[in-house]
Amino acid sequence: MPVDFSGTWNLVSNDNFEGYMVALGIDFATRKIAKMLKPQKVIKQDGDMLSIHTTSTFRDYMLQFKIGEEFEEDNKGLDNRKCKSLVTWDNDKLVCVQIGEKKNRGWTHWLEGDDLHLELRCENQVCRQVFKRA
Ligand code: ECB
Repeated sequence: MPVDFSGTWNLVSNDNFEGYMVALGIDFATRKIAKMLKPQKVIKQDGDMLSIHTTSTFRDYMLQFKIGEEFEEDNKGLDNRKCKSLVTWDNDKLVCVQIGEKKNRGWTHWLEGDDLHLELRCENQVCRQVFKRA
């Protein structure tokens, strides 16, 4: 049985989000707003199908995909760069590789105790986010 990430999750910590946003080329004004946010994630996991809805008072981002199947991602409202994304299991971690203009781009989700962890990677920057169940 794979891990089930389903649920509603609230951000409680956000380490080096600034560095990650700089690597993505997000402008100063947008970064100032974005780093104040406490986004919520609503994750629905049904077999190989996942939806991850990240919401905030500023912008929302919705992602739906099938694990193991490459898809086009538009990153609309984030850096707006298109990439080809593939999400796979690495043991109990869900790993996304985002192939595009930015090197070493991707993310990893895993559970640790009652917490949801998310590592966001771009170039040489790593942002670490922790969420707790709402
Ligand atoms: C959508 C809430 C954050 C809005 C931030 C607005 C502007 C900053 C622009 C770009 C920064 C890049 C990413 C923002 C961080 C989190 C959004 C979703 C990150 C992500 O890819 O989550 C994955 C894994 O949960 C599912 O899309």
